[in-house]
Amino acid sequence: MSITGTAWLRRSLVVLFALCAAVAMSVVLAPEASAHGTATSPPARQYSCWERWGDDHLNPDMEQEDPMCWQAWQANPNTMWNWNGLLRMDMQGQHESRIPDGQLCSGGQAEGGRYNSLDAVGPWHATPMNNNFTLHYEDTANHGGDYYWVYVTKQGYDPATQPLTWGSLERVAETGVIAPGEPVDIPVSAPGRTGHHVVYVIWQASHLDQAFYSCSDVDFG
Ligand SMILES: [Cu+2]
Repeated sequence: MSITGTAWLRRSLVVLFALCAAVAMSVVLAPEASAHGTATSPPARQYSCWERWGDDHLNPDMEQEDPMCWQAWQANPNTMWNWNGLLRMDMQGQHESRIPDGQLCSGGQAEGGRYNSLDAVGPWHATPMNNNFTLHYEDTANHGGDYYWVYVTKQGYDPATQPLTWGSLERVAETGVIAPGEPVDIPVSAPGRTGHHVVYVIWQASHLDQAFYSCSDVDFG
């Protein structure tokens, strides 16, 4: 084989190896880096702000039309771009004792504070809902779930003026194990409530001790 031929072969092998490494990396990293999940109906605060303003997040009208999303985008756009990454590791099921009142929506200031703006008290945009509704959760990484716990605030709580506390919530639905890939649609019944309420969801994923938290604003009319 000529010198040039050997050099060409060596270069080809280097390129091929780099390609394989890149493919292997993307296979390993993609599920965790690109997707975990959150509640999409009724939408979690960060998902709602992303869905409604993601294409238009620099629009100054947002400040008047949707001040809570505005403050969230101002605080950190990554709250919205990473709408499915609001998680805590190794909570050992101790959600209530390890997440302080007033920090429920950020999962106790998870991920270095990326989601702290979601704890802000004010007139969050609320989705109209019947008192009996189906909660849809996107498990975008197919982790499956050990359980989902769904809470709704008690009548008398006002999200526009009061921080969210464990005492303001009632657990109204829970699931058993949900297999990876199985759609997550949880029937929820929250009778006796009118007006603006918060739906709080804890998803205990199955692949690791990884727990996700979300606040969805609803209007029961
Ligand atoms: Cu994940």
